[in-house]
Amino acid sequence: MMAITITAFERSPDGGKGLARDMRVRWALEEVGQPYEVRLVSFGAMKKPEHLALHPFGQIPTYEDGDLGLFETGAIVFHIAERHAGLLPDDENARARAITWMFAALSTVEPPILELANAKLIEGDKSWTAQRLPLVEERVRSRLVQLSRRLGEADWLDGAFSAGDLMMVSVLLRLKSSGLLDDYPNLSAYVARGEARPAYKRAFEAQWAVNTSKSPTG
Ligand code: GTB
Repeated sequence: MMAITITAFERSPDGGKGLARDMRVRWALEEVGQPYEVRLVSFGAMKKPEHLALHPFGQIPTYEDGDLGLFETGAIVFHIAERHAGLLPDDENARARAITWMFAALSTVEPPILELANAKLIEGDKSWTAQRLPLVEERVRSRLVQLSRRLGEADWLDGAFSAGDLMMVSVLLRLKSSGLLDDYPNLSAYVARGEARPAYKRAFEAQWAVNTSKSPTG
């Protein structure tokens, strides 16, 4: 059987904090116990025809298994969760709800978080950023308030841990350094529960090893 191969940054701009999106694919594969290989790509190589054939937008991660080539973490994690036990419940309705949480993470919660990251990292030096930042932060907060209310005191969003939680925790992790999560103790605890999972830890260690090794090719 051919090995699953994913792509990841040769050197992540976060230096190994686990914020690049290969992390959620690694985590999903660890949760279901599927071995995988990683092809490391530079920013330059991502824009070359060979990689563009796999990922039309010239990004990481990608996923290859035999004849199948996928891009987009939502599609990749969903594919893994559908084919292997451990990330989606058997009950049909519970399964549909877990998938709904995956979409909610990617379509409703992640966009304002990305906007905040871009406002700080890419537009941080613009004269209008100081004025705009509170508005962007407010959009993030409004999602956190809603999510915090829904999660309440539960461990996970809908019963047992699922691909919906994997995606939501992955999305929320991007906020850790902003301090915004600190105002929502149940969400901070939710993220910490995700990070404490053995599968998360294995995935984190693997990307950490790549990003902290001396040679750029790990
Ligand atoms: N919607 C796509 C998906 O979910 O798969 C988005 C993929 C994506 O944004 N990939 C990024 C990429 O390849 C890496 S994860 N960027 C290179 C490019 O577009 O040229 C985004 C990311 C990058 C860096 C950090 N960081 O340093 O903290 C965090 C997240």
